Amino acid sequence: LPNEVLNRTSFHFQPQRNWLNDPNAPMYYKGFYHLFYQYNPLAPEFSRKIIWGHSVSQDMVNWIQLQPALFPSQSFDRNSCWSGSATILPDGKPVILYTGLDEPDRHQVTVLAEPKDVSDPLLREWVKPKHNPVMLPPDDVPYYCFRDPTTAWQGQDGRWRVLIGAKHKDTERGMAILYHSDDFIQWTSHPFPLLSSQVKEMWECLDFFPVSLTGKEGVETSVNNASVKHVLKVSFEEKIGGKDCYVIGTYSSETEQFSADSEITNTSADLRYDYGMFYASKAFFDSAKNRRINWGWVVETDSKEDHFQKGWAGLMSLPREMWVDRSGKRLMQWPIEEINHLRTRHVTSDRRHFESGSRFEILGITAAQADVEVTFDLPVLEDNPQTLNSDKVEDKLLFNRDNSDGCLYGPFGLLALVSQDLSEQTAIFFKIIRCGNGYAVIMGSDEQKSSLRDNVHKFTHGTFLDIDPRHEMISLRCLVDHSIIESYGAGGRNVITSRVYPKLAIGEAAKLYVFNDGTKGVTMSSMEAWSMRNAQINSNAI
Ligand code: DQQ
Repeated sequence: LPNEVLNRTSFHFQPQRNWLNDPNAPMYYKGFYHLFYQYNPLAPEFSRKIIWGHSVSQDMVNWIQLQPALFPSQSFDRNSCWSGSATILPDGKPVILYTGLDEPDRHQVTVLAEPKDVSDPLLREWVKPKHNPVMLPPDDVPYYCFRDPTTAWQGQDGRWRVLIGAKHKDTERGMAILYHSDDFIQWTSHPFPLLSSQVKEMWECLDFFPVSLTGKEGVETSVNNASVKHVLKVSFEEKIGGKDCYVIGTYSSETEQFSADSEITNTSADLRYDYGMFYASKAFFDSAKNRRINWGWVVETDSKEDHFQKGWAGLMSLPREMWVDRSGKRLMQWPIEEINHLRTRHVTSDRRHFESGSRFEILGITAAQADVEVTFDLPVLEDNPQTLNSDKVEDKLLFNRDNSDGCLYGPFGLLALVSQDLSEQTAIFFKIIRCGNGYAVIMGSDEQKSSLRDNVHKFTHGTFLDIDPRHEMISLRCLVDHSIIESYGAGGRNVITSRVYPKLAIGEAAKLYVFNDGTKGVTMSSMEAWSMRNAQINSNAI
Protein backbone atom coordinates (compact mmCIF):
# COMPACT_ATOMS: atom_id res chain seq x y z
CA LEU A 1 0.00 0.00 0.00
CA PRO A 2 1.23 3.52 -0.72
CA ASN A 3 2.73 5.49 2.14
CA GLU A 4 -0.09 8.01 2.23
CA VAL A 5 -2.66 5.26 2.75
CA LEU A 6 -0.46 3.94 5.57
CA ASN A 7 -0.24 7.46 7.07
CA ARG A 8 3.56 7.31 6.96
CA THR A 9 5.26 10.56 7.93
CA SER A 10 7.56 12.55 5.64
CA PHE A 11 9.69 14.71 7.91
CA HIS A 12 9.61 12.96 11.26
CA PHE A 13 12.40 10.56 12.18
CA GLN A 14 11.61 6.87 12.04
CA PRO A 15 13.42 3.75 10.81
CA GLN A 16 12.51 2.32 7.43
CA ARG A 17 10.71 -0.59 9.02
CA ASN A 18 9.75 -2.21 12.31
CA TRP A 19 9.72 -0.90 15.85
CA LEU A 20 11.10 2.26 17.48
CA ASN A 21 10.65 3.51 21.03
CA ASP A 22 12.76 5.81 23.24
CA PRO A 23 15.39 8.21 21.88
CA ASN A 24 18.77 7.37 23.38
CA ALA A 25 22.07 9.21 23.85
CA PRO A 26 21.51 12.15 21.49
CA MET A 27 24.76 14.08 21.07
CA TYR A 28 26.81 16.31 18.80
CA TYR A 29 30.24 14.96 17.89
CA LYS A 30 32.78 16.13 15.32
CA GLY A 31 30.26 17.77 13.00
CA PHE A 32 27.50 15.15 13.30
CA TYR A 33 24.38 14.86 15.38
CA HIS A 34 23.87 11.31 16.62
CA LEU A 35 20.53 9.82 17.44
CA PHE A 36 20.24 6.33 18.88
CA TYR A 37 16.92 4.72 19.61
CA GLN A 38 15.30 1.66 21.12
CA TYR A 39 14.81 -0.60 18.13
CA ASN A 40 13.42 -4.00 17.24
CA PRO A 41 14.72 -4.63 13.71
CA LEU A 42 12.68 -7.82 13.32
CA ALA A 43 9.05 -6.77 13.75
CA PRO A 44 6.86 -3.69 14.32
CA GLU A 45 6.37 -4.55 17.99
CA PHE A 46 8.33 -4.28 21.22
CA SER A 47 10.39 -7.40 21.78
CA ARG A 48 12.37 -9.22 24.42
CA LYS A 49 15.58 -8.30 22.60
CA ILE A 50 15.73 -4.56 22.05
CA ILE A 51 18.85 -3.09 20.45
CA TRP A 52 20.09 0.45 19.73
CA GLY A 53 19.43 1.79 16.22
CA HIS A 54 21.78 4.58 15.15
CA SER A 55 21.52 7.44 12.66
CA VAL A 56 23.61 10.55 12.07
CA SER A 57 22.79 13.93 10.61
CA GLN A 58 24.32 17.32 9.98
CA ASP A 59 21.08 19.20 10.53
CA MET A 60 18.79 16.88 12.57
CA VAL A 61 16.37 16.96 9.62
CA ASN A 62 18.04 14.65 7.06
CA TRP A 63 19.52 11.43 8.39
CA ILE A 64 22.00 8.75 7.37
CA GLN A 65 21.21 5.33 8.69
CA LEU A 66 24.09 3.37 10.25
CA GLN A 67 24.43 -0.15 11.61
CA PRO A 68 22.90 -0.68 15.05
CA ALA A 69 25.32 0.61 17.68
CA LEU A 70 24.55 -1.59 20.68
CA PHE A 71 23.11 -5.07 20.73
CA PRO A 72 23.07 -7.92 23.24
CA SER A 73 26.52 -9.50 23.29
CA GLN A 74 27.50 -10.32 26.86
CA SER A 75 25.93 -11.86 29.91
CA PHE A 76 25.10 -8.43 31.37
CA ASP A 77 23.05 -7.29 28.35
CA ARG A 78 22.14 -10.61 26.71
CA ASN A 79 18.42 -9.89 27.08
CA SER A 80 18.28 -6.31 25.73
CA CYS A 81 20.06 -3.00 25.56
CA TRP A 82 17.56 -0.61 27.10
CA SER A 83 17.67 3.15 27.39
CA GLY A 84 20.65 5.27 28.30
CA SER A 85 22.48 8.51 27.67
CA ALA A 86 25.76 9.92 26.38
CA THR A 87 28.24 12.09 28.23
CA ILE A 88 30.99 14.03 26.47
CA LEU A 89 34.09 13.89 28.68
CA PRO A 90 36.26 17.00 29.14
CA ASP A 91 38.77 15.67 26.57
CA GLY A 92 35.95 15.46 24.01
CA LYS A 93 35.49 11.67 24.12
CA PRO A 94 31.89 10.47 24.29
CA VAL A 95 30.83 7.60 26.55
CA ILE A 96 27.46 5.93 26.97
CA LEU A 97 25.80 4.51 30.07
CA TYR A 98 22.83 2.30 29.26
CA THR A 99 20.59 -0.32 30.83
CA GLY A 100 21.55 -3.93 30.24
CA LEU A 101 19.05 -6.71 30.84
CA ASP A 102 21.26 -9.53 32.02
CA GLU A 103 20.97 -13.29 31.73
CA PRO A 104 19.27 -15.36 32.77
CA ASP A 105 16.71 -13.28 34.70
CA ARG A 106 16.59 -9.90 32.97
CA HIS A 107 18.02 -8.04 35.96
CA GLN A 108 18.53 -4.39 35.10
CA VAL A 109 22.16 -3.27 35.35
CA THR A 110 24.09 -0.22 34.18
CA VAL A 111 26.60 -0.78 31.38
CA LEU A 112 29.39 1.49 30.13
CA ALA A 113 30.14 1.63 26.39
CA GLU A 114 32.92 3.51 24.62
CA PRO A 115 33.64 4.28 20.96
CA LYS A 116 36.08 1.86 19.38
CA ASP A 117 37.62 4.66 17.37
CA VAL A 118 37.25 8.25 18.61
CA SER A 119 38.61 9.56 15.32
CA ASP A 120 35.49 8.26 13.51
CA PRO A 121 33.00 11.15 13.53
CA LEU A 122 30.22 8.63 12.83
CA LEU A 123 31.08 6.61 15.96
CA ARG A 124 30.08 3.45 14.15
CA GLU A 125 31.44 0.91 16.60
CA TRP A 126 31.01 0.75 20.34
CA VAL A 127 32.83 -1.50 22.80
CA LYS A 128 31.86 -2.59 26.27
CA PRO A 129 35.06 -2.46 28.35
CA LYS A 130 35.80 -4.98 31.10
CA HIS A 131 34.60 -4.10 34.63
CA ASN A 132 31.05 -4.10 33.27
CA PRO A 133 28.36 -3.89 34.49
CA VAL A 134 29.24 -0.74 36.41
CA MET A 135 26.12 -0.66 38.60
CA LEU A 136 23.72 -3.27 40.01
CA PRO A 137 20.33 -2.56 41.58
CA PRO A 138 20.75 -1.68 45.28
CA ASP A 139 19.08 -3.90 47.91
CA ASP A 140 16.07 -1.62 48.40
CA VAL A 141 15.24 -1.58 44.68
CA PRO A 142 13.59 -4.45 42.77
CA TYR A 143 15.78 -5.81 39.97
CA TYR A 144 13.18 -4.78 37.40
CA CYS A 145 13.03 -1.13 38.54
CA PHE A 146 16.54 0.20 38.01
CA ARG A 147 17.18 1.82 34.69
CA ASP A 148 17.76 4.65 32.21
CA PRO A 149 20.96 6.42 33.33
CA THR A 150 21.01 10.16 32.58
CA THR A 151 23.82 12.14 31.02
CA ALA A 152 26.46 12.48 33.76
CA TRP A 153 27.62 15.84 35.09
CA GLN A 154 30.60 17.01 37.10
CA GLY A 155 30.06 18.65 40.47
CA GLN A 156 32.21 21.43 41.90
CA ASP A 157 34.58 18.82 43.31
CA GLY A 158 35.20 17.47 39.80
CA ARG A 159 33.53 14.11 40.52
CA TRP A 160 30.97 12.65 38.15
CA ARG A 161 27.33 12.25 39.06
CA VAL A 162 24.55 10.37 37.31
CA LEU A 163 20.90 9.59 38.08
CA ILE A 164 19.20 6.22 37.69
CA GLY A 165 15.42 5.92 37.65
CA ALA A 166 14.03 3.51 40.25
CA LYS A 167 11.22 2.51 42.56
CA HIS A 168 11.57 1.64 46.25
CA LYS A 169 10.99 -2.02 47.11
CA ASP A 170 8.79 -1.41 50.17
CA THR A 171 7.21 2.01 49.72
CA GLU A 172 7.00 1.61 45.91
CA ARG A 173 7.77 5.29 45.58
CA GLY A 174 9.53 6.49 42.46
CA MET A 175 13.00 7.93 42.96
CA ALA A 176 16.08 9.34 41.30
CA ILE A 177 19.07 7.47 42.70
CA LEU A 178 22.28 9.47 42.65
CA TYR A 179 25.68 7.88 41.95
CA HIS A 180 29.20 9.32 42.17
CA SER A 181 32.36 8.33 40.34
CA ASP A 182 35.89 9.53 39.61
CA ASP A 183 36.51 7.34 36.58
CA PHE A 184 33.09 6.28 35.17
CA ILE A 185 33.84 2.69 36.22
CA GLN A 186 33.57 2.64 40.02
CA TRP A 187 30.22 4.13 40.95
CA THR A 188 28.98 4.56 44.54
CA SER A 189 25.42 5.31 45.45
CA HIS A 190 24.67 8.37 47.53
CA PRO A 191 22.92 7.69 50.88
CA PHE A 192 19.71 9.40 49.75
CA PRO A 193 18.03 9.90 46.39
CA LEU A 194 18.28 13.31 44.69
CA LEU A 195 14.50 13.35 44.56
CA SER A 196 11.71 10.92 45.36
CA SER A 197 7.96 11.19 45.46
CA GLN A 198 4.80 10.15 47.21
CA VAL A 199 3.67 8.53 43.99
CA LYS A 200 3.89 4.76 43.99
CA GLU A 201 5.20 4.44 40.49
CA MET A 202 8.45 3.68 38.73
CA TRP A 203 10.34 6.74 37.50
CA GLU A 204 11.45 6.02 33.95
CA CYS A 205 13.80 7.91 31.64
CA LEU A 206 14.90 10.65 34.02
CA ASP A 207 16.54 13.73 32.65
CA PHE A 208 18.41 16.35 34.68
CA PHE A 209 20.03 19.46 33.24
CA PRO A 210 20.66 23.16 33.88
CA VAL A 211 18.78 25.95 32.08
CA SER A 212 19.98 29.53 31.86
CA LEU A 213 17.94 32.22 33.61
CA THR A 214 19.38 34.92 31.39
CA GLY A 215 18.32 33.89 27.89
CA LYS A 216 17.46 31.21 25.39
CA GLU A 217 20.95 29.76 25.07
CA GLY A 218 21.48 26.29 26.39
CA VAL A 219 24.23 25.38 28.81
CA GLU A 220 26.44 22.32 29.07
CA THR A 221 25.15 19.71 31.52
CA SER A 222 27.85 20.30 34.18
CA VAL A 223 27.33 24.08 34.38
CA ASN A 224 26.03 25.24 37.75
CA ASN A 225 26.04 28.81 39.03
CA ALA A 226 23.68 31.55 40.17
CA SER A 227 22.39 32.16 36.65
CA VAL A 228 20.99 28.66 36.11
CA LYS A 229 18.23 26.53 37.51
CA HIS A 230 17.89 22.78 37.05
CA VAL A 231 15.15 20.75 35.40
CA LEU A 232 14.31 17.23 36.54
CA LYS A 233 12.06 15.25 34.23
CA VAL A 234 10.32 11.97 35.04
CA SER A 235 8.49 9.71 32.59
CA PHE A 236 5.34 7.92 33.82
CA GLU A 237 4.29 5.02 31.68
CA GLU A 238 0.62 4.56 30.75
CA LYS A 239 -1.26 1.95 28.80
CA ILE A 240 -0.59 3.87 25.60
CA GLY A 241 2.53 6.01 25.77
CA GLY A 242 2.89 8.05 28.94
CA LYS A 243 3.60 11.44 30.39
CA ASP A 244 6.84 13.40 30.69
CA CYS A 245 6.47 15.56 33.82
CA TYR A 246 9.04 18.00 35.14
CA VAL A 247 9.97 20.31 37.97
CA ILE A 248 12.34 23.26 38.01
CA GLY A 249 14.53 23.87 41.05
CA THR A 250 17.90 24.74 42.52
CA TYR A 251 20.67 22.18 42.75
CA SER A 252 23.86 22.17 44.79
CA SER A 253 26.49 19.51 44.12
CA GLU A 254 28.11 20.30 47.49
CA THR A 255 25.10 19.30 49.55
CA GLU A 256 23.48 17.11 46.86
CA GLN A 257 20.23 18.90 47.52
CA PHE A 258 17.78 19.62 44.75
CA SER A 259 15.05 21.98 45.97
CA ALA A 260 12.26 21.77 43.47
CA ASP A 261 9.81 24.67 43.14
CA SER A 262 6.89 22.23 42.81
CA GLU A 263 6.22 18.54 43.22
CA ILE A 264 5.99 15.61 40.89
CA THR A 265 2.60 14.11 41.57
CA ASN A 266 1.62 12.32 38.33
CA THR A 267 -1.64 14.28 38.33
CA SER A 268 -2.92 17.02 36.05
CA ALA A 269 -1.21 19.51 38.38
CA ASP A 270 2.21 18.53 36.99
CA LEU A 271 4.05 20.58 34.41
CA ARG A 272 4.43 18.51 31.26
CA TYR A 273 6.66 18.79 28.23
CA ASP A 274 3.74 17.87 26.02
CA TYR A 275 0.08 17.29 26.80
CA GLY A 276 -0.39 14.73 24.03
CA MET A 277 1.52 11.69 22.82
CA PHE A 278 5.13 12.28 23.81
CA TYR A 279 7.19 10.03 26.05
CA ALA A 280 10.60 8.96 27.35
CA SER A 281 12.21 12.12 25.99
CA LYS A 282 15.85 13.01 26.26
CA ALA A 283 17.61 16.35 25.97
CA PHE A 284 21.21 17.15 25.04
CA PHE A 285 23.40 20.24 24.85
CA ASP A 286 24.24 21.13 21.25
CA SER A 287 27.71 22.66 21.51
CA ALA A 288 27.62 23.62 17.80
CA LYS A 289 24.82 26.12 18.34
CA ASN A 290 24.74 26.51 22.14
CA ARG A 291 21.24 25.27 22.61
CA ARG A 292 19.47 22.49 24.48
CA ILE A 293 17.45 20.16 22.32
CA ASN A 294 14.89 17.58 23.37
CA TRP A 295 13.54 14.55 21.51
CA GLY A 296 10.59 12.37 22.51
CA TRP A 297 9.06 9.10 21.39
CA VAL A 298 5.62 9.50 19.81
CA VAL A 299 3.71 6.23 20.02
CA GLU A 300 1.22 4.85 17.54
CA THR A 301 -2.39 4.97 18.65
CA ASP A 302 -3.74 2.59 16.02
CA SER A 303 -3.86 -1.16 16.60
CA LYS A 304 -1.26 -3.90 16.62
CA GLU A 305 -2.79 -5.30 13.42
CA ASP A 306 -2.28 -1.87 11.86
CA HIS A 307 1.38 -1.89 12.93
CA PHE A 308 1.89 -5.17 11.11
CA GLN A 309 0.05 -3.96 8.04
CA LYS A 310 2.14 -0.78 7.94
CA GLY A 311 5.33 -2.67 8.75
CA TRP A 312 6.41 0.03 11.19
CA ALA A 313 5.48 1.52 14.54
CA GLY A 314 6.76 4.50 16.49
CA LEU A 315 8.32 7.79 15.54
CA MET A 316 10.38 10.57 17.02
CA SER A 317 9.03 14.04 17.69
CA LEU A 318 10.69 16.90 15.89
CA PRO A 319 13.80 17.98 17.76
CA ARG A 320 12.71 20.84 20.02
CA GLU A 321 14.83 23.63 21.35
CA MET A 322 14.18 24.05 25.05
CA TRP A 323 14.74 27.01 27.37
CA VAL A 324 13.16 28.47 30.49
CA ASP A 325 10.79 31.42 30.24
CA ARG A 326 11.48 34.76 31.92
CA SER A 327 9.61 33.85 35.07
CA GLY A 328 11.92 30.86 35.56
CA LYS A 329 8.81 28.77 36.17
CA ARG A 330 8.18 26.96 32.92
CA LEU A 331 10.01 25.54 29.95
CA MET A 332 9.49 26.84 26.44
CA GLN A 333 9.86 24.64 23.37
CA TRP A 334 10.11 25.30 19.65
CA PRO A 335 11.04 23.10 16.69
CA ILE A 336 14.72 23.67 15.85
CA GLU A 337 15.22 26.34 13.18
CA GLU A 338 16.59 23.75 10.71
CA ILE A 339 13.05 22.41 10.29
CA ASN A 340 12.21 25.67 8.49
CA HIS A 341 14.52 24.62 5.62
CA LEU A 342 11.83 22.15 4.61
CA ARG A 343 9.34 24.96 4.09
CA THR A 344 8.51 25.46 0.44
CA ARG A 345 5.27 26.82 -1.08
CA HIS A 346 4.10 29.72 1.11
CA VAL A 347 0.68 31.32 1.55
CA THR A 348 -0.50 34.08 3.89
CA SER A 349 -3.73 35.71 4.86
CA ASP A 350 -4.54 39.15 6.14
CA ARG A 351 -6.54 39.99 9.19
CA ARG A 352 -9.92 38.35 9.08
CA HIS A 353 -12.98 38.21 11.27
CA PHE A 354 -14.61 34.86 12.00
CA GLU A 355 -18.27 34.99 12.86
CA SER A 356 -19.71 32.29 15.05
CA GLY A 357 -19.76 29.01 13.11
CA SER A 358 -17.52 30.12 10.24
CA ARG A 359 -14.41 28.64 8.68
CA PHE A 360 -11.86 29.49 6.03
CA GLU A 361 -9.87 27.05 3.94
CA ILE A 362 -6.12 27.50 3.65
CA LEU A 363 -5.53 26.78 -0.03
CA GLY A 364 -2.41 26.43 -2.14
CA ILE A 365 -0.28 24.20 0.08
CA THR A 366 0.00 20.46 0.76
CA ALA A 367 -2.31 20.28 3.74
CA ALA A 368 -1.19 16.78 4.80
CA GLN A 369 2.43 17.92 5.01
CA ALA A 370 2.42 21.48 6.25
CA ASP A 371 3.63 24.05 8.74
CA VAL A 372 1.04 26.67 9.79
CA GLU A 373 1.29 29.69 12.05
CA VAL A 374 -1.83 31.57 13.03
CA THR A 375 -2.50 34.34 15.54
CA PHE A 376 -5.79 35.43 17.05
CA ASP A 377 -6.50 38.79 18.64
CA LEU A 378 -8.36 38.43 21.79
CA PRO A 379 -11.52 40.35 22.38
CA VAL A 380 -11.58 42.78 25.24
CA LEU A 381 -12.66 40.79 28.25
CA GLU A 382 -14.80 42.60 30.76
CA ASP A 383 -14.75 41.44 34.33
CA ASN A 384 -17.34 38.78 34.82
CA PRO A 385 -18.67 37.37 38.03
CA GLN A 386 -17.29 34.02 39.00
CA THR A 387 -19.18 31.33 37.19
CA LEU A 388 -16.80 28.42 36.93
CA ASN A 389 -14.30 27.05 39.32
CA SER A 390 -12.05 24.99 37.13
CA ASP A 391 -10.81 22.82 39.99
CA LYS A 392 -14.27 21.37 40.29
CA VAL A 393 -14.67 20.48 36.64
CA GLU A 394 -13.18 17.27 35.41
CA ASP A 395 -10.33 17.86 32.99
CA LYS A 396 -12.01 15.63 30.47
CA LEU A 397 -14.97 18.00 30.26
CA LEU A 398 -12.91 21.12 30.39
CA PHE A 399 -10.55 20.16 27.61
CA ASN A 400 -13.11 18.91 25.13
CA ARG A 401 -14.26 20.82 22.08
CA ASP A 402 -17.59 21.70 23.52
CA ASN A 403 -18.54 25.37 23.84
CA SER A 404 -20.47 25.03 27.09
CA ASP A 405 -18.93 24.90 30.62
CA GLY A 406 -18.51 28.62 31.07
CA CYS A 407 -17.02 29.04 27.63
CA LEU A 408 -16.94 32.72 26.62
CA TYR A 409 -15.06 32.38 23.34
CA GLY A 410 -14.22 29.38 21.20
CA PRO A 411 -13.55 26.76 20.34
CA PHE A 412 -11.60 28.40 17.54
CA GLY A 413 -8.33 27.39 15.90
CA LEU A 414 -7.26 25.04 13.12
CA LEU A 415 -8.90 22.01 11.58
CA ALA A 416 -6.17 19.74 10.22
CA LEU A 417 -6.32 16.61 8.06
CA VAL A 418 -9.88 17.37 7.03
CA SER A 419 -11.68 15.29 4.40
CA GLN A 420 -13.71 16.79 1.57
CA ASP A 421 -17.01 16.12 3.34
CA LEU A 422 -15.58 17.22 6.74
CA SER A 423 -16.37 13.81 8.20
CA GLU A 424 -12.71 13.47 9.16
CA GLN A 425 -10.96 16.32 10.96
CA THR A 426 -8.70 17.01 13.92
CA ALA A 427 -9.35 20.28 15.76
CA ILE A 428 -6.53 22.13 17.46
CA PHE A 429 -8.45 24.72 19.37
CA PHE A 430 -8.62 27.36 22.05
CA LYS A 431 -11.43 28.23 24.42
CA ILE A 432 -11.61 31.13 26.82
CA ILE A 433 -13.54 30.25 29.90
CA ARG A 434 -14.56 32.11 32.98
CA CYS A 435 -12.46 30.72 35.76
CA GLY A 436 -12.37 31.80 39.39
CA ASN A 437 -12.35 35.59 39.32
CA GLY A 438 -10.81 35.84 35.89
CA TYR A 439 -10.33 33.90 32.69
CA ALA A 440 -8.40 30.92 31.52
CA VAL A 441 -7.42 29.85 28.05
CA ILE A 442 -7.71 26.21 27.19
CA MET A 443 -5.68 24.66 24.40
CA GLY A 444 -6.86 21.33 23.09
CA SER A 445 -6.37 18.78 20.36
CA ASP A 446 -9.54 16.89 19.67
CA GLU A 447 -9.09 13.59 17.81
CA GLN A 448 -12.67 12.38 18.16
CA LYS A 449 -13.43 12.88 14.46
CA SER A 450 -9.88 12.28 13.21
CA SER A 451 -10.55 8.99 11.46
CA LEU A 452 -13.37 6.92 10.07
CA ARG A 453 -11.29 3.82 10.65
CA ASP A 454 -12.03 1.30 13.38
CA ASN A 455 -9.71 0.33 16.18
CA VAL A 456 -7.99 3.66 16.45
CA HIS A 457 -7.67 5.35 19.85
CA LYS A 458 -8.97 8.88 19.74
CA PHE A 459 -7.92 11.18 22.54
CA THR A 460 -9.03 14.62 23.61
CA HIS A 461 -5.80 16.21 24.76
CA GLY A 462 -5.88 19.52 26.54
CA THR A 463 -4.29 21.89 28.98
CA PHE A 464 -4.50 25.44 30.30
CA LEU A 465 -2.50 27.74 28.07
CA ASP A 466 -0.20 29.72 30.29
CA ILE A 467 -1.07 33.26 29.15
CA ASP A 468 -3.18 36.09 30.46
CA PRO A 469 -5.90 36.51 27.84
CA ARG A 470 -6.46 40.09 28.94
CA HIS A 471 -3.02 41.17 27.75
CA GLU A 472 -1.81 38.76 25.11
CA MET A 473 -2.72 37.41 21.69
CA ILE A 474 -3.09 33.69 21.14
CA SER A 475 -0.72 32.12 18.67
CA LEU A 476 -0.57 28.59 17.35
CA ARG A 477 1.94 26.75 15.20
CA CYS A 478 0.99 23.32 13.90
CA LEU A 479 3.28 20.95 12.05
CA VAL A 480 1.12 18.47 10.20
CA ASP A 481 2.82 15.33 8.86
CA HIS A 482 0.23 12.76 7.67
CA SER A 483 -0.38 10.98 10.99
CA ILE A 484 1.17 13.37 13.47
CA ILE A 485 0.24 16.93 14.40
CA GLU A 486 2.61 18.80 16.69
CA SER A 487 0.92 21.94 18.05
CA TYR A 488 2.83 24.72 19.80
CA GLY A 489 0.67 27.24 21.67
CA ALA A 490 1.76 30.78 22.62
CA GLY A 491 5.23 30.54 21.11
CA GLY A 492 5.92 27.17 22.73
CA ARG A 493 4.58 27.65 26.26
CA ASN A 494 2.37 24.59 25.82
CA VAL A 495 2.76 21.76 23.34
CA ILE A 496 0.32 19.02 22.32
CA THR A 497 1.20 16.17 19.98
CA SER A 498 -1.57 14.12 18.38
CA ARG A 499 -1.42 10.89 16.36
CA VAL A 500 -4.28 10.47 13.90
CA TYR A 501 -4.95 8.01 11.09
CA PRO A 502 -7.30 9.49 8.51
CA LYS A 503 -8.78 7.26 5.86
CA LEU A 504 -10.06 9.98 3.51
CA ALA A 505 -8.03 13.03 4.52
CA ILE A 506 -4.80 11.69 3.05
CA GLY A 507 -2.30 13.09 0.55
CA GLU A 508 -3.77 15.59 -1.90
CA ALA A 509 -7.28 14.98 -0.56
CA ALA A 510 -6.49 16.47 2.86
CA LYS A 511 -7.61 19.99 3.68
CA LEU A 512 -6.78 22.59 6.29
CA TYR A 513 -9.05 25.27 7.78
CA VAL A 514 -9.13 28.08 10.30
CA PHE A 515 -12.42 27.82 12.19
CA ASN A 516 -14.56 29.36 14.88
CA ASP A 517 -17.25 27.23 16.49
CA GLY A 518 -17.78 29.61 19.39
CA THR A 519 -20.95 31.57 19.98
CA LYS A 520 -19.08 34.89 19.55
CA GLY A 521 -16.88 36.15 16.73
CA VAL A 522 -13.06 36.17 16.90
CA THR A 523 -10.41 37.88 14.80
CA MET A 524 -7.46 36.15 13.18
CA SER A 525 -4.73 38.77 12.98
CA SER A 526 -2.30 36.80 10.80
CA MET A 527 -1.81 33.45 9.12
CA GLU A 528 1.16 31.97 7.30
CA ALA A 529 1.39 28.45 5.99
CA TRP A 530 3.92 26.42 4.07
CA SER A 531 4.04 23.12 2.24
CA MET A 532 6.80 21.00 3.73
CA ARG A 533 9.30 19.03 1.65
CA ASN A 534 10.18 15.43 2.44
CA ALA A 535 13.20 15.02 4.68
CA GLN A 536 15.70 12.26 3.89
CA ILE A 537 15.19 10.08 6.90
CA ASN A 538 16.98 6.83 6.11
CA SER A 539 19.62 7.66 3.58
CA ASN A 540 22.39 5.10 3.13
CA ALA A 541 24.83 7.57 1.62
CA ILE A 542 27.91 7.89 3.80
N1 DQQ B 1 11.78 1.96 27.53
C1 DQQ B 1 13.04 1.30 27.72
C2 DQQ B 1 13.31 1.39 29.17
C3 DQQ B 1 12.56 2.60 29.58
C4 DQQ B 1 11.31 2.47 28.77
C5 DQQ B 1 12.94 -0.08 27.17
C6 DQQ B 1 10.58 3.77 28.61
O1 DQQ B 1 14.71 1.51 29.42
O2 DQQ B 1 12.34 2.64 30.96
O3 DQQ B 1 12.73 -0.04 25.77
O4 DQQ B 1 9.77 3.77 27.47
